[in-house]
Amino acid sequence: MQSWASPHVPSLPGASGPLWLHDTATDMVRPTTPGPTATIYVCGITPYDATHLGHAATYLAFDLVQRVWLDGGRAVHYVQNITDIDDPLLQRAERDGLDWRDLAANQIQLFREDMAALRVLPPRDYIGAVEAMDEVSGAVARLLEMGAAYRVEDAEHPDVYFDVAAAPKFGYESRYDLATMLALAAERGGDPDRPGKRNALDPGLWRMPREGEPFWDSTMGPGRPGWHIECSVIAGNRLGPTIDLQGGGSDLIFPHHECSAAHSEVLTGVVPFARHYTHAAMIALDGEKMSKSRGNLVFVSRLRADGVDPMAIRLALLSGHYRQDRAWTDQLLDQATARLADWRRAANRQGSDAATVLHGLRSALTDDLDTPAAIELLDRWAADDGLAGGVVADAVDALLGIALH
Ligand code: 5CA
Ligand code: ZN
Repeated sequence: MQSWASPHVPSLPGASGPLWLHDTATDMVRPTTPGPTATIYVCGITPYDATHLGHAATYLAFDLVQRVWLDGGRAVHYVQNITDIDDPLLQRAERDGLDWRDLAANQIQLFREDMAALRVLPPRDYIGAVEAMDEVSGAVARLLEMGAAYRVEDAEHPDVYFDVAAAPKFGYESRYDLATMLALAAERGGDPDRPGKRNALDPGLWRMPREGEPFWDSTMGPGRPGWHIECSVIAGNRLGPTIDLQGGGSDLIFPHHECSAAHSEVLTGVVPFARHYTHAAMIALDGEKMSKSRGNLVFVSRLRADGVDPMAIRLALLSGHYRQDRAWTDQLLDQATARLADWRRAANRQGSDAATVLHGLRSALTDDLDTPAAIELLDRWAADDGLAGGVVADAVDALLGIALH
């Protein structure tokens, strides 16, 4: 798929040090250790409703990862998927009387426009599940041959499932106990109660067509893929068996990232799938997680249509730490709008050199993307009329992605 246009990234004097990030699998803030080309996979949208502020916050967090790595002298190979075939997309299309392909295409286009407006650096590979169908069905066939997958005992719909017992470390990524895993699997697209499975936690890999559902041919027969295998395969085929970082929101910790890691590790024999599993916290509205299923959404496109500066949206979302669950409020946006105006005035200022601000900004961001600390530092810079704009404005652009000019 086509991604979106890249914003310009100014180069800065000096360089960022190693980026330390929280890793869910070890619950530690540890240094990332990329080679000359850092590899990152971030789970993309399911395009039936794009782009609410929760999505935006998550993609902004990983945008900072890419920007800090670039500032540290790394190239970055960033891959993102689009879950352009899945139950919720089909259900929404049915509800609204749309062709699921048209619904997906429209929402993907909206997402691209929102990402470009927010100045999010595009992935190098932006891959839809549908366009990767042969890769994905091929991987499912291999898992079956390896004995790591099986057909469920159901004469009518002998769907293919992954056998979690084939992944000896299953559970290491989320570190959840069995009761939590069962509850989350049921809540997030799994079917722990389906009879005929070897283990309640086994996730689907290939689903035989039901009445009226789209399907693709494969050596397993016609069907469509499960959700987790899509991300394992799209990532692995482009980035190799081990990647520097797998990212997404904290609602993907289980079962999605646990299962995509397990699929990949069984397919390649290489553990771990990702050196860091990093998760962005949830954005809430009116006391509840912002989610398509709840419908309590604020869309980036709505705010843009209302004339809100996308840089103010960006700054508002970055004013909280990416690992802190937080609420979107009108006050947050007002505060960011005022702050942006202050920073823009300061950006054009003559004055003494502010190299220490650049240093402080780098230290804050390499410390697990501490944007609140970075913003506090920049507020002090903006309030000091003796300090020049110059390099700080470039740094705010390159590292925080906020254009001040
Ligand atoms: N297509 C799958 C991933 S393969 C998916 O989860 N799509 S999504 O459209 O539901 O979400 C896209 C991204 O936004 C995911 O990383 C998800 O964790 C994140 N996300 C969803 N809701 C929120 C929220 N309220 N706050 C923060 N991030 C969110
Ligand atoms: Zn994913």
